[in-house]
Amino acid sequence: MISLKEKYKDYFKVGAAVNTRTIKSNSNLIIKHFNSITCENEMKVSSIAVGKDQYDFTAADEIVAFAIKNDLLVRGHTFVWHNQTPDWFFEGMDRKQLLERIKSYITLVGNRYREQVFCWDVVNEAIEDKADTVLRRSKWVDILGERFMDDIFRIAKEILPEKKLFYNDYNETNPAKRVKIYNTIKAMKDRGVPVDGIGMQCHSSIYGPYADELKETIELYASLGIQIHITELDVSLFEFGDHSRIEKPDAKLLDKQAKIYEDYFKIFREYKEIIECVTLWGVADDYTWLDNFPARNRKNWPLLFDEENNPKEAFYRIINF
Ligand code: 9MR
Repeated sequence: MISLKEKYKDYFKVGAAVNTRTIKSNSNLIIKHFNSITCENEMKVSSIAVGKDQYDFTAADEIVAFAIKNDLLVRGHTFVWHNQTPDWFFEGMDRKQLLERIKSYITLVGNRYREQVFCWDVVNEAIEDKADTVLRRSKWVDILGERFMDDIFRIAKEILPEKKLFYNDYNETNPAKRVKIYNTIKAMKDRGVPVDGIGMQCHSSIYGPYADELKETIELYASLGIQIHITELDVSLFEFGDHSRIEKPDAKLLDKQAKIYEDYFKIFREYKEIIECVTLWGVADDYTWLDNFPARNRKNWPLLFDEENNPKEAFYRIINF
């Protein structure tokens, strides 16, 4: 069977989010089909900065060692996020102190994984979903101010000048949100802030967003003269907010899913000059974060390989072109 990374070698890197369990349980698939991996949680601040001046690199080290051994690149995920960052990180901090703290954190983590990590999600999900506000309220904004992203990207570029630095977000096809993302990144670029790309997460479902909506977003972001990565692609079998269950997906559902994947990858190929990497948020349906979101313990099947790690209809559709 042809491998994804081989098939796509003239287009973009193909990535998967992994964790310390899946690098074992899905190792064959990862090694055969992917040339980039992202730590699903292990490079987040809460996983590494476990206490004040206390760092635990065990899990991230294990995944990076797997990447080195198998010749995989790593997308770094993520430095600044409102989520998965411990409270002590902000406690008692004024602007100057917090900038120093994040600077030493980026230095520590960025340097440790310098060899293998080819780009970083420097800021994750800072734009608000609700229509009337631009920035999501967070401790970062509270302490550093409305232009905190300028500071963070400048610091990151100083430490990691040779790495591509990304702003990463979800709901990126929502017309109101994508304009806010566009305006924010444009204003940053106009101020000379070193942001190299936008990550489109692409947590989708068989009910959309559809490929044409994705295309509109790609066009808009591309007009900024930056790179795009698809960073967290998966295609849920449930409409967002639907908590119902199914025993096993039937051929009809899997066909709908395959169609979405097929249409998406057609667009991605069209934009191969701008899209450098397409990452799935998982490897195979035996483990996906969607098994616990938005409903706990509700099985979902959003990926290209099934629970037995065999290729699904979606896989065949994206390699037959
Ligand atoms: O897949 C991740 C899951 O295991 C964590 O519990 C969750 C915590 O917020 O984060 C998930 O990954 C998220 C990613 O880091 C950022 N974009 C949304 C992803 C899915 O929630």
